[in-house]
Amino acid sequence: MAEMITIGEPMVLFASDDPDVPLAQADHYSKYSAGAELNVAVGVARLGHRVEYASMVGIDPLGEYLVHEIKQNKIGTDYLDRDPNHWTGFYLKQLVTDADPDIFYFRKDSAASHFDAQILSRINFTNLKIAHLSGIFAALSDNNLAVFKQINNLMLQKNVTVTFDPNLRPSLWRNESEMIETTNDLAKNAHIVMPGLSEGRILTRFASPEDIAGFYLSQSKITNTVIIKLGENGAFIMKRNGYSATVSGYQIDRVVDTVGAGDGFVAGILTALLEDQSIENAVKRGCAVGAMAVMSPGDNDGYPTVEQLTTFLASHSGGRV
Ligand code: KDG
Repeated sequence: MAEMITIGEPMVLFASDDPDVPLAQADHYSKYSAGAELNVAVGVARLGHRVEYASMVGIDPLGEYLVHEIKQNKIGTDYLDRDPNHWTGFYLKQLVTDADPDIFYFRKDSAASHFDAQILSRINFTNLKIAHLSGIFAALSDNNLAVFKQINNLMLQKNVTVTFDPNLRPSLWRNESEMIETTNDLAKNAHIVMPGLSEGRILTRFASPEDIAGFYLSQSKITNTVIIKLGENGAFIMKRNGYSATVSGYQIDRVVDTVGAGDGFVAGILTALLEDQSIENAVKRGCAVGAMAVMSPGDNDGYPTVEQLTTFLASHSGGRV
């Protein structure tokens, strides 16, 4: 029985192998699995926890590849259905030596954007402790926004902890005000809200991690913890009971690609919470997994097993409060 569930759009990632070349000129691409919520599921499963991933993929070779990868990673597929009428989404990612990579989505009208709400009636709540949701799934279509709200309410009714990563993707929303209003509204129904610092600034118009966290704690009685991702500088935690702390990031030698680091961070936190660890230890683990993630070219290929995480922690400094 799964301890955790997440719902999202799995995508095939074609990551360019040609450094600093625009996507249109790149000749060689490597294939990976991706998608923010799937990345979290991969991280959670690698760290030894049972997670179910709910979604839909097309009946096409990319869908087949993703189902294979999801099973290979020991993620549950009880709520992963095939859609005969829509294709599986994919995206292209540039390889850069400095700065953020250019990306391009092929996901409009994808199978996952037609998520069938009937799947929710199959969810088994025995042992389920955490439901992780992200703004990407809600942004894919009006259908998915409605499904997001349904699954969120279901989890609250069943006393499952709901965690939420805004994961702002402006190109998926109709306009900025819709993105901000809807995302903040969705955050109200989560126990733990985890924006990145720049996302928090866009969403709240506040600048400091303290003020952003204060915004989310004051807008909802359900939210009890806010964790702001500070990238290489670690993370800031604020709880409703007044506790707050900044956890430093881990020092690493070489950054290959930063996409997927935030999802790795979330996976580190969620696994520690499933092990009943303190929020401080959970965030320390999140920072370590996030740092390990940026050393690999795919979005989730750098996430560690328990053994790899232990080796990393023994040889790298960070995670100080
Ligand atoms: O967080 C990483 C994701 O951004 C990536 O895997 C692809 O889901 C994705 C998206 O929508 O950007």
